[in-house]
Amino acid sequence: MSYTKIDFRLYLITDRKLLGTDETLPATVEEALKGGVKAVQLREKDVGTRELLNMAYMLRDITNRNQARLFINGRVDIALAVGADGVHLGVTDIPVHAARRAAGGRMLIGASAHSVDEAKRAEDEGADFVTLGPVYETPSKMRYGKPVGLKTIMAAGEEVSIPVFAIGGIGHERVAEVLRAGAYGIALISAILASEDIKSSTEEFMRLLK
Ligand code: TZP
Repeated sequence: MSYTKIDFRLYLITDRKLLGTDETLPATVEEALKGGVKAVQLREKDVGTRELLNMAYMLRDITNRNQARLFINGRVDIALAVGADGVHLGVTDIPVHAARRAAGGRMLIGASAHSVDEAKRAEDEGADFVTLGPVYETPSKMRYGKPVGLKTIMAAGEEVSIPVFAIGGIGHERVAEVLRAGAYGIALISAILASEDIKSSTEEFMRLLK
């Protein structure tokens, strides 16, 4: 299947708490962009609106300069304000159908799903793609729930028509098996942001996803 709107296979999600003390989020994201990533989701849940807006402006500037897409987690207002390419919605955020009504066709909408049913609901409500997981155990397991396993990715391949990005515990060594299970791409945080060499880790993901 070809999905013309979703022109990326690697979806990098931010978590500035994983950065070293001498690293900043914009500089780190820029390294990943130099490594070839073409889609970044700003996901910093613990900052206030104005700080988040400033971060979003900075990442918009950097992603524009690198011809990459920017998504804002949970905040349609901030996505619109900074001219992001899209918004990414979790199950407790504004529902996909409401965001679609607000944004029309101006924005891409990604949605987080933890089961095939949630992925199907997101599709029915107008999402352009889903992240589905956690597929594997992640360091922050409590936060993201129990691993759903590759079988859920396989089942989604049968029942969901929009692109499915496998998420949760994905490192270089797992790319091949999630793609074999039917994932369109992968979404991740730590395998890039917590790596010693952000650019070369990203390059390796890009190579594996070709
Ligand atoms: N949703 C499900 S698992 C997860 C999110 C946001 C975290 C993924 O982080 P990592 O470090 O790539 O396992």
